[in-house]
Parts: sequence; structure tokens; C-alpha cells
Amino acid sequence: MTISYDNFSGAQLQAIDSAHHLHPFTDHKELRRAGARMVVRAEGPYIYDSEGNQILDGMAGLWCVNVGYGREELAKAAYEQMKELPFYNSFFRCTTPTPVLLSAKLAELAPQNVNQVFYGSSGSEANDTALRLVRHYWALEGKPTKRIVISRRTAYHGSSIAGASLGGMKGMHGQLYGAVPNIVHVMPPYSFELAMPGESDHDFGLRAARAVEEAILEAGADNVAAFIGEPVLGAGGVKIPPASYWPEIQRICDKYDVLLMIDEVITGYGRTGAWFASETYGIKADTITTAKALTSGYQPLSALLVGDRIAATLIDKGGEFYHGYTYSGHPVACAVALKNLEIIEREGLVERVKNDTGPYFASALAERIGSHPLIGETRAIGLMGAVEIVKESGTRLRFEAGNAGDKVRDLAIANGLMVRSVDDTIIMSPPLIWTREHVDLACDRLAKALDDAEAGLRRAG
Ligand code: PXG
Repeated sequence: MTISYDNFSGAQLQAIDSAHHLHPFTDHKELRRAGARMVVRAEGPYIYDSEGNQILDGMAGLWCVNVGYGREELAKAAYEQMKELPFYNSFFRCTTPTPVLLSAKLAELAPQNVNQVFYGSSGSEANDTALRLVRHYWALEGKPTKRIVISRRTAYHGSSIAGASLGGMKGMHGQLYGAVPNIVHVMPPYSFELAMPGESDHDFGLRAARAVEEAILEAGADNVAAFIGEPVLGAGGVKIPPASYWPEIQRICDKYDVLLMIDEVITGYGRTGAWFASETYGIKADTITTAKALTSGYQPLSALLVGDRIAATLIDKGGEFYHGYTYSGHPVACAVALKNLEIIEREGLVERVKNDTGPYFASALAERIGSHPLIGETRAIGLMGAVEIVKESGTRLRFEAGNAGDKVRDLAIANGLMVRSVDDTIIMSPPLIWTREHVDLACDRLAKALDDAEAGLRRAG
């Protein structure tokens, strides 16, 4: 089958892209000057661009293609569902088979106290739903003053107005021109930059968690609805909390009757070596936001998993919840999700990350990248990792130019490895189909990128 874009050269597509396409999170003038990389196909763990380069995808698309590219079964699931029933809505007492079956599957996989699902098409939508739901819960419980949500600086919870307000990204807040009210931000558990000299990881974790308690006390517990957090901050730079952090957050939330909104858009469906990172960290969530790897990115779909406490109130006392999206429970997206979860289960990908590739990834980063003179720290959990670029190995001293991350990322891509940079942190989140050989190849290419970058970085200072 010929796809019509085969009639266009890569250069032609780039020119049209520049003429008409506004990209997400992009300086458009800069993009139009430089042109976009045109990714034209992908297979297994590799993407291919229009120049013919094969690039090992260290980011699983954008933290989502957990089963890798080119899965016939997912294409077939979409095709069959489109033929049978491409769309019907789930408003007005209607439903369709695939969201029904997916809801049961998600209730089975989710932690024990989580048994209900609300669908959207993106993580941003799901977090919007979660915010509305927790505030509505407290109103239904006769505590309408409990409205404040506590979040963290550098958190990412999406790009809608609610998502950006919940998130803690400075640049995004600067362009909100009026954030959703009653959201406050505290420090993230980022020990590499925020731990004090001599402070143990354990003590730092407790201190970071207690910033949440201070915010609750400052606002008054009667005014606080929930705490929202990614188990591991993803887009903010794969910030992995110390082991002491989440148990302390849980204790604080229980003490002040503050709900726990856990954002697993990145960590859900195997990323940390468990189906949900809430399990990894022993968190008892009231809502779990999921998207991305639910379909391995083959279809846009999000699922807000709702815990029994909120669900019982919503169902028993709530009347109509005036909220939903045209594509809530989209039959094709749900068919693809069901097949995707089947693949993850059948191939034992979660166990493989937990027992084999995850630990191997952590030690490979530590031993092969951590020994590089430009590296201040490496960290990983499951198949999610970060390395910190510094002037002097073992220190926190950054290059003044502030673009070392971008430089190393560009050289990594040039060396055949797709990674992301967040300031001077290089982050990775590869497909869960990676083997030890892929980890080795990624380390070879990243080490080469660091070597290639070093002289230029030192010259620039
Ligand atoms: N929560 C988390 C934790 C996310 O990582 C969202 C919500 C929003 O999902 P949608 O589907 O609305 O994009 C995300 C998305 C990056 C990057 O640069 C990360 C995301 C999205 C775009 C870019 O790392 N995460």
C-alpha cells in the first residue's frame, strides 16, 4: 500500500511543516530556521528519519511506546474495531463493549482499593477530571472549603489550563495569565540539587515530605483537598525520591485527611517494574491518572482510575457529574489498550523490567556513564533514568552556559540515540522491550556523546 506522503521528499515535508504546523513546546522562529527532524517510520526499538538515520529510541516516543514499534496485533485490533464500530459515545446511558472490558481489566490490575475508571484522550484531560472530582468529593461530603491542592515545583501534570496550573513548571505558569486558583507548590524531592551538605538521603526525603505538611498547616487542613504527585517526577528530570519520601507523604495525608492524587501518566503500565509505581512505593492512592503506555501510544487514551472512597460518594450522593469528553471510552482506543495490556502480560515485560533490564540499566548507567568526567550523578528506577552533567565529576558544579544538556542530547541523537534533556539533566525512558544489548548500545552511544561534547563544553565554560 502506498501512503500518499510517499510522494513527498523529506525536504518538501519539512518545508510544508514550517509553513503551517505549530508544534508543541517550540520556539517557532527557531524551528522554522532549523527545520524539524522528520521521523518517517519505526520498528521494534528503533525510529528512522527522512535522512535514513536509524536511531535507538531511548524515550519510547514520549514515555509511551512501551511495547515498541511495529506491532501488527495493535494495528489489527484498531482495524477490526473500526470496521465493527468506529465510534459510539458513552453519554446518555450508552456504552460499547471495549471500554467495558478495559474497565474490568484496569480494575484487576490497579491497586486493591481502586476499581472505577473515567476515560479521556490525554493525561491533561484525566488530570482535569481528577481535579474536578476531588473538589466535588469534598463538596458532596459537606466540606466545600477543602479545595486547595498541593503540588510540587517542576512537576508536570499536563498542558491544559488545569494541567499547567497543577504542574510546577515556571515557564508554563508565566504564560497562564490566570492559573486555576487554590493550587500551591512546594519543593520536589530532588536530592541532587536540594539536599544540604552532609544530609542523608533518608533525612532529605523526610524534609521534602514535610514541606507538604507545612503547606497543609499554613493553609489549614480544613481547606486542603488533596496532594498531587508523580511517583517519580518525569518531565521535570526523572527525579527519584528517597525511600523515606512516599511513606511520610502517606502518613501526612492520612493525618490531615488529604486525598492523594497520584499521576502515573509516565510511571503506569510497567515503567518502574510494577504495573503502577504506587505499588513500587506502597502508596494508597485516591486517584491514579494514567495515559501514554495504556495503549503504548498507538492510540490517544487516558484512564483516570478512581479509588473506592471517592467513587462511593460520587455514586451514592453525587447525582449527575457534569463532566465528560466526546471521546471518553473511545471504542477503538480501548480495543488497542486491551490488546496492548495483553502483550505486556503475555511477554512478561513488567517482570522483565523488575528483575532483569531495570537493575541492569541502573548498574550500566552507574558504571559506564557515572565514571565519565562530566557526570555528577546517575539514577534509575525500572526503565527510567537520568544522568546529571556537571563540570567536575562527583560534584554539583554546573557549566555556566546552561546548555550542556542540549549539547549532549544533540550529540547523542547524532550518535544514534534519542534522549531528552531537562536543563543539564539527560533523561531516558526506553521501550520495555529493550534487552541488555539495547542498554549496552545506549551506554556506548551516550558515552560517545559525552566524549564528543566535553572539549566544547570546557571551552565555553
Ligand atoms: N502527567 C504527567 C506525569 C505527564 O508526564 C501529562 C500528565 C499530560 O499528558 P498529555 O497526554 O496531556 O500530554 C504528562 C505528559 C516531556 C513531555 O517533554 C512529557 C509529557 C508530555 C509532553 C512532553 O517530557 N508528559
